[in-house]
Amino acid sequence: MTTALQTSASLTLAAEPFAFSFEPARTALVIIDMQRDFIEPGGFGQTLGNDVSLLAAIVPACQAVLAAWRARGGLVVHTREAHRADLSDCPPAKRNRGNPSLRIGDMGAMGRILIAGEPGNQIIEALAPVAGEIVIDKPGKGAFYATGLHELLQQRGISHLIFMGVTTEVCVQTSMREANDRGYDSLLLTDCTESYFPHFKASAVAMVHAQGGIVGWTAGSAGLLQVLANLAHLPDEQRC
Ligand code: C5J
Repeated sequence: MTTALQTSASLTLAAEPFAFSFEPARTALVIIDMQRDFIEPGGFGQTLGNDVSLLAAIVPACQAVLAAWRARGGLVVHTREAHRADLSDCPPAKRNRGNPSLRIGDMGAMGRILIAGEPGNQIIEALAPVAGEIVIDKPGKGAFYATGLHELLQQRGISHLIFMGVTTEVCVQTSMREANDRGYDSLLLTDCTESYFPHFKASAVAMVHAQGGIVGWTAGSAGLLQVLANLAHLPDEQRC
């Protein structure tokens, strides 16, 4: 393997609805909201009445992809659903909806629910960001709404995104749709995303790749790990 191959090679893996091709140097791994607030008891997910244990099952698969992507020097983006302490970026309609046991901003077992900087709002230890990785705090479900993510990706020449994270049909799907409208080709790793509702996950995955990939592509992580195993590190200038 040569540096030229690493910088210009277009890698291809089997996916739905057809093969997904990407240049690693122009691709970011986007990890949506793998936060304690969604995955651990006592956080936002549980206040909404969900069984949070379902989501923890994808952590090992996410770790494997993250480790392989980091080993190749690829760009990593982590997102957190997070609001300012004064809730000035939390629409009352979002805070007041439904009948949760605790609302956004209330004090819970891991600090204030969905508030930036609180213990529960951090990314779980197993997938914690490392120096040089992008961390986006987003007040909405989508990673592009009211954030600088698009600009950061454009500055780095990114055209393709590989998505992992939770929950499939809410923040992951919303972010993929936002990415699609901004011109990115996106792949969703099906064993690296989860929902509190398994049938919602299945439907969301199908919606992504339906109609010739109307939102993007879907595939298990094994194919990605295989193609990455054949690559050495990206050149320094392609790192974030
Ligand atoms: C939700 C998310 N489900 N990260 N957030 O409210 O999907």
